[in-house]
Amino acid sequence: MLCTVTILILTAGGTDSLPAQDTARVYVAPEVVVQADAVRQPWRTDRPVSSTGSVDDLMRCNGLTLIQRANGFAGEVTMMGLRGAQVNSTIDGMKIHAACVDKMDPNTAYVEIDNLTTMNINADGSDLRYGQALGGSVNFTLRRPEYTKPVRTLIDAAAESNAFLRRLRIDASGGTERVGLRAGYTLRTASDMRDGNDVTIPTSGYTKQNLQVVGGWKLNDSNEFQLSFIGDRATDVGYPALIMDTRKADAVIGALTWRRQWSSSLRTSAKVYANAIDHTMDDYDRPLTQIETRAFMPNMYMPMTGTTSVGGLLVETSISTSSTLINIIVDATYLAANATMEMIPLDTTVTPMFMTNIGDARIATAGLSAALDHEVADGLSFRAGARADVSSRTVRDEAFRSVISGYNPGVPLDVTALAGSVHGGLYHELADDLDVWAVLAYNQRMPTHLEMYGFWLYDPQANIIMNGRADLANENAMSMTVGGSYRQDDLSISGSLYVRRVGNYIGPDPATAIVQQGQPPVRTMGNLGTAMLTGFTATAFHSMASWFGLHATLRGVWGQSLAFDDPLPLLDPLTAMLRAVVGDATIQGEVAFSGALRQSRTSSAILPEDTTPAWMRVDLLIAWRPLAALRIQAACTNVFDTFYHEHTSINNMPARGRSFNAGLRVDL
Ligand SMILES: [Cu+2]
Repeated sequence: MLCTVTILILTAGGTDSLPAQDTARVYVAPEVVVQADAVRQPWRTDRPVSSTGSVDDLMRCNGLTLIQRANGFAGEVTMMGLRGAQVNSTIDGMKIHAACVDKMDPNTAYVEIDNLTTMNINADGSDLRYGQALGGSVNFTLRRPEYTKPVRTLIDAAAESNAFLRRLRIDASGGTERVGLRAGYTLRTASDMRDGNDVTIPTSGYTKQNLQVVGGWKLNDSNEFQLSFIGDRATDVGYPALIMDTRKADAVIGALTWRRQWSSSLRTSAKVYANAIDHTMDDYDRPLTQIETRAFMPNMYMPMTGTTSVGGLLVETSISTSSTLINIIVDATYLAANATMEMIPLDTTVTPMFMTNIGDARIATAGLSAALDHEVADGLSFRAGARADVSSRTVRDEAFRSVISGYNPGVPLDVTALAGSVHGGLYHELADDLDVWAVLAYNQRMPTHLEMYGFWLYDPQANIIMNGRADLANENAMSMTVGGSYRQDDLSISGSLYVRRVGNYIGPDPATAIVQQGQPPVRTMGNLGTAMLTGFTATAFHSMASWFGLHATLRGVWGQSLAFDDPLPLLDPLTAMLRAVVGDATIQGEVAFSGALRQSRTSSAILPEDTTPAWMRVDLLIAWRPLAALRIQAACTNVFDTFYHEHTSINNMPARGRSFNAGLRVDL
């Protein structure tokens, strides 16, 4: 992974099918574009091996780390040690906010791979298009309708031996010159999974359905309207690492976009969007002994409901000349968030109680972002950008206001916050096949509504209860990234190195811990001083022959809170992946090795965690295309049934053990 990585997940056209083709067009430094059609070009190294994969698998095999709480989806993205709101995660630029106060539903839980065209990853602080974070961003582009294409139907079905995971996808698209339509449905369902020790993990199954409908209308060659809708429903999703499971999570995501090409050098797009998430979770599927003996709120059931609603406006303008590209974005959002919990004692003679965890938080934010890419001289360009946001924040529920004011006396709850970020970078082509670059960035992020107004939120790994604090200062980061890439026809190597100094690090402040008999310590969120993050990523593609290609990545991160002299929590250790692909357009085999070293640098103050042993796993795949429209594949993931968990797996929830998987795809 480089400074910026764009992965094209599904694009139309192209009949090339050899790994060499992937390799040949990979690098346009400092951006990486990996491009292939999953239908017509099934052989590629940036797609999950298993055809039952989710967006999580896609993110993982493209260099991101996930904080894992469930089996196979709803992983929370982390990047070079940045996590939570330090990474700005958006879908088509749209802000979609998790409704669960226990982090069960990062916004990527509400999309499927089949909803997406590209995944754009940036880690050097230079992507301010859709929000401010500490230097990390992930943006997914949703699929668009296809014009001037006969109707095409795709049926993709796969099943796995482990957890009897099944996936069915049906997709239909087509269009005339002026009107394009697409509809896709994905179903994934699994029973409880089995780990590498042949132990079945209780409450780890799930069912998830996703429907996407997109319609486009080209008024003329320079005017296009697009209406897109995603409905996503997850039911009975087990979260073995947590103390509750999702009963039902519904997401409705809608957008209307107008794209206008004013001239060859001026383009605009305007999008109005809205989304709503309704999340319910409970502990009714947990054994009574677990409820009676758990550290947090034992001897009671505690069903919880969380909702978020977002409305937004996103206006993008790009102006280009022969040597300069300017992007200006106006980005406004409104968020309303609620979360409540019932407490139903096992002793039925005791009256149930009720608690509000977020009492109608309202966050209205408006931002302006501008970016410039200017070619200063032949082979040398300068890129710079800035963004400013203003945000008004409040909670409306009066009873809730008085409760949290009681915990933080004198702290005002109505806040107007400002944030600003800037970056600049030089990109130099030293020779035809060699590029180098350096980027300097200062980023700020505002605290989230949970960090400001969350009440009685439980962290099951650190075993602490957290309360928000409305007067948190912005978290900020000064970062420096240097990188280089070397590419020839059959070989490309790239790498980057970064150092980031985080100021006003936001976390549950150990100094505020209140310990009461019979419950985990309660901490208030705070600004925890300075922290350092440094690390590297390296990627290599090598196409050794027309029928043999290799893809390797290596990454490492080191982080330390200077204020607490404590390693930063949830940092993955040195991690490597190697994939080899052999074959031709008809038949292809693939073997993938991935693994990580032991992580023994663990946080003991900020968020206590334990060490994680080293691990390695092997995946195998064979695929056959007897006809252009038919693809049959068989795979075995975790071939040696290795028992392991990633360091970022909450409460050491193990990874899936060996699984055989068979899939069939028909393109009609
Ligand atoms: Cu939840």
